[in-house]
Amino acid sequence: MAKMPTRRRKCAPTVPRVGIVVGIVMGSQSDWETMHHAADTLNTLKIPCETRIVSAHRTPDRLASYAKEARGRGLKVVIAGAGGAAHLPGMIAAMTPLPVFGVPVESKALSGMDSLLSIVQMPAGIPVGTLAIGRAGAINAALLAAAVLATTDEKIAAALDKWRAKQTASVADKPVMRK
Ligand code: RP5
Repeated sequence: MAKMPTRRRKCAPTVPRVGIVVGIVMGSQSDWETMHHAADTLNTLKIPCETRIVSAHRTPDRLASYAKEARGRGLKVVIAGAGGAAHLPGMIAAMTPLPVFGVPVESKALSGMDSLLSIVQMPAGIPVGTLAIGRAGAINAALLAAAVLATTDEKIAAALDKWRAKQTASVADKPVMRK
């Protein structure tokens, strides 16, 4: 097995660790390569977030505590990334009323199809908003979290509008030949 994961990962130090509203959890240290894109995106939008390694299989008690305490600690949205037999997002969703967005991490064996199908096929009654496999899913999970928060927070709404306008402005009219 890979070296034991660090328990806590911080979002960028530019974001104060007060008023944290988004929790980013992942099943393993190895998921950070994908999930840091969610943290980076939230940091760009100046949305306070926290990051934790919480494994459905290796640390089930930590998972239960995290999910059950999330709302009481002031979180509004949880983003959960996992790969392979990716039970983390669904188990978190089972134990918190907060919206949960699942990010399928690209697995080595099955390129993330296993992760995607594990996360997306929730039974009726316990929803997980499932994103794309990998980096795109991590970024979009953060943008969806921002969109949820923007419904009640004007600053976040303005930051999201600005982010999208910048993206639009960055798209060239014509393609260029790459050397
Ligand atoms: C899942 O198993 C994790 O989410 C990770 O994507 C996958 C592999 O974990 P490691 O063996 O790399 O720790 O629980």
